[in-house]
Formats: sequence, C-alpha cells, structure tokens
Amino acid sequence: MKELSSLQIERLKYQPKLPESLAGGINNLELVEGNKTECVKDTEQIKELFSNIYGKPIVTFKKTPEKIVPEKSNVGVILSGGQAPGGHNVIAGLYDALKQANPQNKLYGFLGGPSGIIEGKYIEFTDEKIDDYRNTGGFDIIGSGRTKLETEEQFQKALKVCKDLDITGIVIIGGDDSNTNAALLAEWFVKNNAGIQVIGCPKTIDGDLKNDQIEISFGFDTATKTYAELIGNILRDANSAKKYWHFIKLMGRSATHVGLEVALQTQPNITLISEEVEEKKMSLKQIVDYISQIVSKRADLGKNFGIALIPEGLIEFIPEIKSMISNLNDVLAVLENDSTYKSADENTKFSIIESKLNGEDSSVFASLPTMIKQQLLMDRDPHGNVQVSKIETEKLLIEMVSQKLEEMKKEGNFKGKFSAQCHFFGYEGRCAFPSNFDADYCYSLGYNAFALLKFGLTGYLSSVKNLSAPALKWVAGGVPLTMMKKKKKRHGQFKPVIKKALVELDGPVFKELEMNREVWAMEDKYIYPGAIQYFGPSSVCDITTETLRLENAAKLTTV
Ligand code: FBP
Repeated sequence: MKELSSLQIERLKYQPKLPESLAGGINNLELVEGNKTECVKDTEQIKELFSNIYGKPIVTFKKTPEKIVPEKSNVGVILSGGQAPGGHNVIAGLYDALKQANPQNKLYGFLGGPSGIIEGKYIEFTDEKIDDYRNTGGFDIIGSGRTKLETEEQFQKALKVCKDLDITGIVIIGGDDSNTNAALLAEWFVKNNAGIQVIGCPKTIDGDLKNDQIEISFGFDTATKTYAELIGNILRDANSAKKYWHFIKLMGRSATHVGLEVALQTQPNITLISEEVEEKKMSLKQIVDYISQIVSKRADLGKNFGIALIPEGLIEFIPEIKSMISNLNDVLAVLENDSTYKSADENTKFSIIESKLNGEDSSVFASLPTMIKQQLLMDRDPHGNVQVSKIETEKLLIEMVSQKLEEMKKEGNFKGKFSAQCHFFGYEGRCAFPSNFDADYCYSLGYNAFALLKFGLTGYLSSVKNLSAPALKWVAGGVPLTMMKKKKKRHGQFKPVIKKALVELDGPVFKELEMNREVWAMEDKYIYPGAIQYFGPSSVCDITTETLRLENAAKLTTV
C-alpha cells in the first residue's frame, strides 16, 4: 500500500533557502544591536508589567569567520493557535541550527500547544522524526492548542517541567495572542531568575501580526494562494454556468488581509473590507444595499451571477454590531456566574441578555436572526475573542440581500434572478503544503530563533526581513516583543496584547483594490491563479503575495 503521495516524497527532499547571514553556519554569527525600543501605546503600564524585558534593542545577525561553539543546551518548542502552513519547517530549522551548534543539544516538542509545557507532555525530536515532516503542512508533528499562559501556577508548572528536562530556551510559534504568552513567560522567567529564555515566531494565516519590523507572518502566503486557487475555480464555474452568485466567507479573524490579497489575485465582483466598513461607519443595511445594487446592475447587463468575498470578521466591524458585541462581552462576563441564566432555555437567555444590554445594543441584538444570536453567544476563545469563524455572515448577507432584491423587484427596480451559493474557506488553506516562500521563510525563522537563544536573548520575536528579495538577501534578526504591546479589554479586564495589524485604508494594497473594484464589479476581469507550484520556473514557484510586493514597493518609493 502507498504510504506517501509522489508530491510528499519529492517535497521531503526540498532544501529550504536561508538568508546569507545565516547560511554561513550557526556558529559563525555576530550580533548587531540597534537602538532601544518603545512599545506602541500605554507605555507606563506596559513598562511596569514587563519591567525586566522592556525596551530592548532590535538586533540583526552578521556572518563572521570566527567559530564560536556554544555549550550544550536543551530547547523546548510549542506550536500555538491555529494551524499555518510551514510550522513544521520552523521546527526543522530550529532543530538543524541547534544540532549544528552542538550535536549534544536536544530539542523537545511540547504536545498539544501551550498546555504541553504545563502538563509536562513532550517528545524529544530525532533526525528521523524531523525528516518525516520537512516541508509538510500541518502542525501534527506535536499538535497545537489555544491555552493561555498567564497564571502564577501555570508558570511554576512550566518552570518545573523545564528544569526537569534541563531546558534553557523555549520557542513559541504563534500569532499575536500566543506571542503575548511568550512575552509574559519571558518576563516571569527573568523575574524569577529561572535561566530560561523565550523566543516567539510570527505565525498566522491571518496576516495581522506585522509591523515595521515584521513584514508578514508565515502561512499567509500559502493560505492565500490556496484560497485564490479555489476562488479562481469558482469564478470560472460561475462564468461558465452563469446562474449563481457565490458568497464566499474567508478566514482571517478581524483583519481583512486574506480577503484583500485573494481579491488582488483573482479580481472578483465584490470584496468587502471590514476596516473600510468601520471607517465609513457602514450599517448592515448599507452593506446589503451596496451588494444589492451591484447584483441588480449586473442583472441589467444580463449577468445573474458573480462572486462576493466576505471577511470572516465583518460582523465585528459594523458599528452598531461592534458596539453591541462589546457590551455583550461585558454582560456575558457577569452572566457566566449567574445560575438562573446558565440553567435557562435559549429564548429566555436571549431575553435576559436583551434586558441587560444598553438600549440601542439591545435592539440590535433583538433584530438579528436566531442563528446569528446563537453564534454570538458561543464561548469566547481562551483569549476572549468572539469565534468569528462560527458566525455565518455569508448566510446572513444572502438572506438579507434576497429580501432587499424582492423589495426592489416589487418596486420594479430589479428585473433579474438571484440564486446564491455560500462557501466558507479557512480550514482548506491552513494545512496546505507550504509554498516555496513559506518553506524557506519558516525554516529561516526557526534557524534564526536558535541564533537569538544562542546570544542569550529573551522576549524577542524571530524576524526575517526584506522578504520581497531572493532568500539569500533576507535580513535575519530579532524584535523585542514589548515593542508591539498595548492594553486591551478582555473578559471585562485590561490585559497586555500585541497590536493587531489591520488593513490600512491609505496603504498601497487597499488602494489597488479601490482603484479597480468598480471595473471588476461589472466587467468580468477574473484571474484564475491555479494551484501552487513547487517545481518549475522561479517566476511561478518563488513569487510571494501581492500584499508584500505592493507594501515593499511603496516603502522603496518613500525612502
Ligand atoms: P491564529 O490567530 O491562531 O493564527 O488563528 C488563525 C485562524 O485560522 C483564524 O483565521 C480563525 O478565526 C481561527 O483561527 C479559527 O480557529 P479555530 O479553528 O480554533 O476556531
């Protein structure tokens, strides 16, 4: 029986590229320190919370002929949060660097996410284990989880597990919330003289963990290429059958980077951008009117089909719903301990909530269909986020657009047909085989994470920059995690968080969409990107996203 696909066999042999500074070997590095850093907001509170790791400098690495062989060290690695293509390569890069530095070194993988380090569940990596997972998608090598590390008890347990394994460095591979975990753990270890360093790695398909120092999180490239392939196929189907409107919700949590990138790769008829909805204070009704107008105008041209991209987090950005959700979060935090509420049936729960919400928020909640109310009441994730992937905004919009078009039909303002299909793309892309870009980027991030540990740094995010250039020209280094911090209300309390990067409406990526969307709405300028290619010309296999291309090109013109 066949155990591996032909592609799997070939991908296992792929040798990821490293930046030139790292390619000379892990023991041939020199650390270059930049200026001290400040956090993005709430400086005094963040300084106080992270008094031991606050304000460190940005660092980069330089190749040096000197060979410094470090003492033996053991490292533990954690995969945290949602899967993103390339996670296995971060571990492979980390493992290769660690073994190259000193073959006596050991790498432990904590199982099932951050809970693994608390519960002492781990494996020790071997060459065979790592070789089986090189350049593969998924996080199944050790699994992932969303446990939040924040209590004294959790930290004490993690310390004991690390001491038992003689671990002096932890690498946490995660998104904004997981890297907040990394910063809290780093601070606690320094405060308690634990002698354990913590380094984060920027992971998330959402693309919202980025700033002046982090160009993109890993996984975004592969995930958006995967969705663009699927959407390209649907565009072609729609353009062939000419009878359906496809409403496609795309993962990405709050930010619309995924939707925007996929739109630039495929050029659909409608792309909603949550950040624009918020900025323009568009109500749900205005969004429905906007979509209905395009459906109707296309129908006038004889086109009763099209594609609308809907960001996963849209609902949280519609002003009246955003305000209601914020109020609802506070109400639910109190009701969590209310036995009458907890034992009530669904309709009674809705009534209790409506009675506790402020006037306007209460009417907004009451006006939503039951399906959406139920989805809004689902448990928050351990970091306090509404689980937007479970809110069926695409269905809500189809229902409301249908109603609007019925009204327009009665008034003689819509003469076409509206038959809609809904889709939700998210899980389809999170575990895809990493593109060459993600395979190289992730391997470099892991390798670089060990370099940061080797120089005794803690509370840093592994950073690899200049990503629009060929891999050899990438710049490896580290960014202090505190630099990205600010405070945010979670579960009714203020907590330190990493600032999420949302789509910038005056940035080059959104501008590109804005410039073209009216044409794309009416004329069918669809692009069919096809599947990710791993072998073939570099112009096909190694290109990265439009987002990175446009952002880096804009930086060059402003320098
Ligand atoms: P991360 O921030 O953990 O990388 O989340 C990625 C993501 O895919 C989001 O786009 C999505 O909202 C969420 O995970 C869904 O997570 P889950 O499958 O755990 O509900």
